[in-house]
Amino acid sequence: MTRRGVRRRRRGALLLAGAATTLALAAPAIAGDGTFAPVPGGGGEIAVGPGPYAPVVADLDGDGHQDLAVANGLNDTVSVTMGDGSGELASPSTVPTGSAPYPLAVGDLNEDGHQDLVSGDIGADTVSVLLGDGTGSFGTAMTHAVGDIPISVALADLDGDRHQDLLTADYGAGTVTVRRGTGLGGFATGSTWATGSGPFAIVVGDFNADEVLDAATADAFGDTVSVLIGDGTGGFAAPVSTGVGLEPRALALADLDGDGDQTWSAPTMARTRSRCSGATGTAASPS
Ligand SMILES: [Ca+2]
Ligand SMILES: [Ca+2]
Ligand SMILES: [Ca+2]
Ligand SMILES: [Ca+2]
Repeated sequence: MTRRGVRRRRRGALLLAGAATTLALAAPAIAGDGTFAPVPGGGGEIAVGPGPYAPVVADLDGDGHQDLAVANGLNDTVSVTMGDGSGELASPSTVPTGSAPYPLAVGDLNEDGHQDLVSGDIGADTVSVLLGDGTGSFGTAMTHAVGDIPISVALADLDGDRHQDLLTADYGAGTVTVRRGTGLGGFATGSTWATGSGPFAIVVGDFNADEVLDAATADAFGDTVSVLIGDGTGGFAAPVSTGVGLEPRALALADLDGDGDQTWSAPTMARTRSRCSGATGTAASPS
């Protein structure tokens, strides 16, 4: 079996049902009441490629209206669609990526003022950088090696040089790969840092309030959330892991109580949610 075949089988067991080719859209039914209804006109769905996963919302063409991009894991493309500000989205365009893109991140990697996209290509252990031209079009993918099965990607300036750096959660390797950005759309050579087992999601925040960015991963095999305290140069201390419920696959950060500390929250397969905050990075017991 080919390497890609192995990945497809593994992915089929690990991820969502793969063959969907539409994204469902919804908008607040009544402003402010917390409920949602399908966006009118278009049936509340938009056609994209097969295996859409983890859409991102950003103003990709700089017109002040939010747009949408999603990686299509089963046909090696990203679909990009521009919003008109009323909830309507234009017909998507597609851009090729590396093999089996699933996660997607948005940021300005070459510092031209236009948003760019980065996909994590789990069939090739690469990321694909798609540079935006500011009109909603994206250039040919530039691929960069990362760790085994980069199922989550993030962009942040870890070393304070004002260039966006890349982080991937390497599900198969149990690592985070960091590649420091050049500011020109490329990256320096990568370095890897241990996480818990099977990191499935990664977020970046300052957990110990030292004004240096840290990272956290939801570790699907280890049933943990791991906090990696940053050293300000793109490196991390050994992970501090906290047990959560079964197979956490997502992670969110917020200052829920307004005390300035970042709180992470991780839904699990056991239908529980663990959350934790702490200025030390070691965190209290989840609740
Ligand atoms: Ca826009
Ligand atoms: Ca750019
Ligand atoms: Ca940087
Ligand atoms: Ca920190």
